[in-house]
Amino acid sequence: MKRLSTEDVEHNRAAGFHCPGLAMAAGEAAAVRGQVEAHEAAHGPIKFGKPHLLFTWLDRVVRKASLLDMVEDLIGPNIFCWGSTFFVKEARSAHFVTWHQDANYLGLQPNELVTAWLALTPSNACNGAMRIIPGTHKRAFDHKETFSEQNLLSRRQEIAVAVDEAERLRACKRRSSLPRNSGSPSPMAR
Ligand SMILES: O=C(O)CCC(=O)C(=O)O
Repeated sequence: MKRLSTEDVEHNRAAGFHCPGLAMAAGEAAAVRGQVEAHEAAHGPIKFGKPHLLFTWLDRVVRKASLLDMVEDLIGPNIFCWGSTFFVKEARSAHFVTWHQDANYLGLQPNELVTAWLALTPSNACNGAMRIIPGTHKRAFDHKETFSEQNLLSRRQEIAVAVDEAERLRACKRRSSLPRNSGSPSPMAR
């Protein structure tokens, strides 16, 4: 073990996630956020996939030992960064992410991957923090595509189960986030 304890790894296996894990100090995260904002100011939102292949400052982030050590504790030392994405929720925007499972549409065989989410600002209930339902990585759900302009997912996909929110929270692992209500933007990279 380099960074995670045996209990952390066990929890990840049972719940489907480990949190928190400090990969960057606040100052480093602010510097990366500064790079995102500088790019956006000059060229608009970063909407293309795999931006770590373009930006050297992001390439440095995905190679950070503090991050890779945690991933290594989960899957061993043979690590390949397959993708990266920014989820940016601007201040008081209506943007949100519907409940979904990435495995449903990434098309990987075998369908196994580790996702590392890096908060580039404080992440909390008031600013659209990501939500995960523990244990739901053990079951695959059907998805449907939706049409909301405000949905940040590429296909605006959503778990296709007609149940109420409380039931959905019990029923399936997925990730989602609500709109951001506080005053500064909330970039989240993965
Ligand atoms: O950042 C978010 O709100 C959601 C992230 C997410 O759903 C994902 O990484 O698939």
